[in-house]
Amino acid sequence: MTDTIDTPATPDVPEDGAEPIIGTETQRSRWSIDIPGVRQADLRAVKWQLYLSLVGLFLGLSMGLLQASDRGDFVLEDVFNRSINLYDAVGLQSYYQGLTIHGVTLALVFTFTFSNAFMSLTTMKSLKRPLASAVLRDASLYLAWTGVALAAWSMLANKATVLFTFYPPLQATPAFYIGAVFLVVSTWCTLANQLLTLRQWRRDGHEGERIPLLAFVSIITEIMWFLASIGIAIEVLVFVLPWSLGLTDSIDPQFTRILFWFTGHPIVYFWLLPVYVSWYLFLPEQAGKARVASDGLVRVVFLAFLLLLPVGIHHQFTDPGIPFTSKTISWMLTFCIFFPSVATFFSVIASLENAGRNRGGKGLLGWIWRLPWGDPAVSGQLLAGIGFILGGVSGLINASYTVNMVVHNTAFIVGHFHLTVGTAVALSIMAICYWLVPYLTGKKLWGRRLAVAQTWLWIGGVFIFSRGQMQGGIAGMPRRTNISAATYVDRFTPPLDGVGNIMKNWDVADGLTALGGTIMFLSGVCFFIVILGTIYSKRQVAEVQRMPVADEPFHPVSQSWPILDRIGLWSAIASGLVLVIYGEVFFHYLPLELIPGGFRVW
Ligand code: HAS
Ligand code: CU
Repeated sequence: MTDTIDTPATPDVPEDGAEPIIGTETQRSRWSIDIPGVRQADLRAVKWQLYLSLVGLFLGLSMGLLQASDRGDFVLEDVFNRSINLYDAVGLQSYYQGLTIHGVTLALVFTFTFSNAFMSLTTMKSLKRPLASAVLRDASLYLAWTGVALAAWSMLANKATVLFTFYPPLQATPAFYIGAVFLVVSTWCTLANQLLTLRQWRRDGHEGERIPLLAFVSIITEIMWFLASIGIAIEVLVFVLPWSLGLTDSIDPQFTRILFWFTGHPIVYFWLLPVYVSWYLFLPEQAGKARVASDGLVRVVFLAFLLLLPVGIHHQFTDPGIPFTSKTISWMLTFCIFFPSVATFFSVIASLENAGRNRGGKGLLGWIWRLPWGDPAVSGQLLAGIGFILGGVSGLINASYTVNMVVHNTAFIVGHFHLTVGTAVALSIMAICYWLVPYLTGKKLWGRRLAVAQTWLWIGGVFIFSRGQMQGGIAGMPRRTNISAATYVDRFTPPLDGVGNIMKNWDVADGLTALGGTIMFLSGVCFFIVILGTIYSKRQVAEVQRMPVADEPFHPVSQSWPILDRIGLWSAIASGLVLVIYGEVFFHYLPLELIPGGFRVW
């Protein structure tokens, strides 16, 4: 893969000559230069966005260990007759402060900045040119770092213990919301830059041509997110920030929740789609020089995520003030949005079968063992995909209105999202780092075997963790709760005694959660050892690095409909659907019901 790469045929000459390119012999051997005309500053920006993402991952994983310790507290009490409070040990005020840091750093920082990095890089690669605007590129980078610094300070100082959903009337210090705004605006800068780069590509003799698939999916991902983020932008800029600054003294908690979940659902696809870009277009090549199944299918899948954006009400099935019609529309559309992922399942596995057979795999399933499981960049993504099968199925359980009444706000949901964002996304990103960090630093991957072990450790940990959380959730264990301090937990009646105490004995669920969470943390430690080992390693790659992008699909672009490329048209239709579906929600909800004040608890 990346280390067996040939030198590009054409030298890379910048057209504007504005910035030095990676062109000297020494630089060529150290850096990846498979993007014609790419400037060092472009790759440096990508690298620092990625490093910020990893800072987020590190902080988030550390908090994960504290949460696991909260669940494991009873074991220590039973076995050693002593309790442990890691929160005190690291100087945090409460479980909820740690949980806020966990949610924000993983759900917002890790994912957003990874997108900024990876989607910029894939756009450049696909359009064979550097980013059109150096100003937007740098703005995105500095906004992201500044935003994260502001939010991190607010959370660490316990001035923003509001969890990642920051539901009013919980109130944080203004710096927290300003940090979040900066981070979101950094993603908008990435999109603007992608669009400018696309325009430049068109003007550069590609008028009327089909948009290359990799650029298309990278741009649709960011457009989908841009439209999705309007909800949270209105929530923060119009309501929450002025209220936190003291410019207004009242707020409508339910209305801001609706705005939050308008964004809060599609945000999960903003986490997922960069990974789908990798599963569709990188993994087949990495797994065995295989091809994407169908150009048209991939375009349709990404457009489906754009069009089916307004389903956020499925997070609010139990909320008052939202008519049942809106809830019904939402669960029906949620069942629809299941299908692009089902199509992805079949299509990616077809490519993987192709890869396994290219490597000599025979028989019905023999190709699976022939996949390069010894390559951590591949094993991580394969295991992430396997985890996502269960994550997807549990999503369907959540989406089913009546079943949702049983699992909503329980630990079951936590089990669901650790299989989706915590595995499909997080483990894939870690796996992608195993080729991307060498690509960006020119260093050989250090500790390859440890990296493979890390991917298995993660999936093992997450399966145990999610099993614990889901079991607890079905037995009524609430989510977002400092269980070790909950006075209502009945720890002494054996579970399943047939008279109702199953609801309160969550020992097994807690134990599995603690064990799985600790294994995930250890896996994370292995990941950082490998990444830091690589960055600080002295072993540089001898060859020019290339991105492992799959070749022309089996069903090539010539067989897919040109109308799929009408980005403006699809965005307009998506916006129209948003207006129709959320118009109905707001029509029934308004006028606002403002309540005075805000709270700081914990
Ligand atoms: Fe979800 C709640 C429904 C997908 C994340 N979800 C959450 C929350 C999060 C989250 C974070 O309808 C909690 C938010 C909070 O704090 O309250 N979710 C769904 C549905 C899907 C779904 C129907 N969720 C995701 C993804 C997430 C994510 C993706 C993150 C990235 N979710 C819900 C609902 C709720 C919810 C309700 C609200 C619950 C409540 O009451 O609060 C679907 O999109 C899932 C489709 C997935 C599939 C799987 C396809 C499998 C593939 C794997 C291929 C295999 C490979 C490996 C590559 C159909 C593509 C092959 C390997 C070999 C070796 C062969
Ligand atoms: Cu959702």
